[in-house]
Amino acid sequence: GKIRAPTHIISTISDDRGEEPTYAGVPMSTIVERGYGVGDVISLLWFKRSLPRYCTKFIEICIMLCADHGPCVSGAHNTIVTARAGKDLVSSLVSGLLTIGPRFGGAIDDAARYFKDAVDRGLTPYEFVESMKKKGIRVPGIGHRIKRGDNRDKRVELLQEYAHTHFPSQKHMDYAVQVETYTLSKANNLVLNVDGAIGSLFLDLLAGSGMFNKQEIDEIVEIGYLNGLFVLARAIGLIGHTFDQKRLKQPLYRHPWEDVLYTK
Ligand code: Q5B
Repeated sequence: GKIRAPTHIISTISDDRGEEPTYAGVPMSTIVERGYGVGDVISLLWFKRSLPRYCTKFIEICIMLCADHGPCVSGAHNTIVTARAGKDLVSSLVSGLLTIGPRFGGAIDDAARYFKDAVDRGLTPYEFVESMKKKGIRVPGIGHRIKRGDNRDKRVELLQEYAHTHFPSQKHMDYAVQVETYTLSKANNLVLNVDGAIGSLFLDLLAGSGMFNKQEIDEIVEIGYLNGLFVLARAIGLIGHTFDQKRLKQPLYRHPWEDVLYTK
């Protein structure tokens, strides 16, 4: 038979060798002819399968809701400063993206990990939050700089409404809301934030869609796919901020002395 020389790369998500490129085996023409959206393309390239429309729409809603959150957040600030330093699009974009992490936008995977673990172990919200406190870990997906118990994040409400209408089960979101009820009793800023909403609802999507077995769900959560949603989404806004600064011909940014506490 044929003997294949050993390869240096293994790839399973796309192929450009035929007449047209394919994403997880689906040809480009099918993607266009069937009117697939970005959610479908993400399903194929990240999850290697076509997901039901209510799932791909949920992915698209996450992308739209996280695309930007104004010029004052960490990512936009870095991008604006970089663009004003005369740097190119890619440099301005990545300087903003590099701020995404455990405090800003990149708490989705950890929210999913910790909420899943707490639900699997049957911890009450009190036991979960207090055990995190003992370990000195902030609950990922909880807390916001400007959102409060009496000024909730509209994005979280929109995601919850969508899931309420379309998801077969919202077990993890219900748990996250119970956690929020407990954390809000401690401090008014400890709301369920957009990272926590996406993390918990994605667990419900994975478990409720019937498209993933337990091992696959565990792997997705362990590898950490979900911060990718925020990274991808926020890139849209950061590119917009770069163009905005260039269009406005903004000069080099220098932070005012008055806003620095010089001390020994
Ligand atoms: N405390 C988000 O903190 C923030 C606690 C907590 C237990 C918590 C903080 C946090 C987990 C990570 C997370 C995603 C850093 C946030 C996002 C996207 C965004 C951004 C935007 C967008 C805010 C005051 C007291 C302290 C703390 C305690 C705070 N969080 N305890 N669990 N989770 N959350 N990140 O306001 O006793 O006084 O020492 O790390 O989920 O990034 O719009 O801005 O779209 O761009 O700085 O929405 O919550 O509060 O640090 O002064 O803490 O609350 O231990 O207690 P703050 P701090 P104590 S969404």
